[in-house]
Amino acid sequence: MVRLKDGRDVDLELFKFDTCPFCVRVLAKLRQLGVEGVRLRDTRREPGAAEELVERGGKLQVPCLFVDGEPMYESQDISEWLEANVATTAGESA
Ligand SMILES: N[C@@H](CCC(=O)N[C@@H](CS)C(=O)NCC(=O)O)C(=O)O
Repeated sequence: MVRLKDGRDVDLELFKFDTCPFCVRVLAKLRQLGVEGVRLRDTRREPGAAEELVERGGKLQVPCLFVDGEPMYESQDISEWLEANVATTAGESA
């Protein structure tokens, strides 16, 4: 689970593959924000993951972030959502 700024905990699951530049951008955003607890699903390495993405999300396009089971496509939308919603300690001093 991942804590949001409003205090809710949500399940985040990201379908991606390693050589997808749009996925790399989203993964960089996760790192930048210091987000942990996102389940990563690789559509090229994990048998059945691509089919599952089509079944649950409606199309074979990565990155796709599932927020409590609801699909969000488009790397820019995902990055903006993460920035706006996920609670982060990144950048805070100890
Ligand atoms: N506008 C989309 C483009 C995403 C896109 O083109 N993803 C490609 C991979 S780089 C894809 O899902 N292709 C289907 C596939 O290769 O399975 C975004 O920014 O997320």
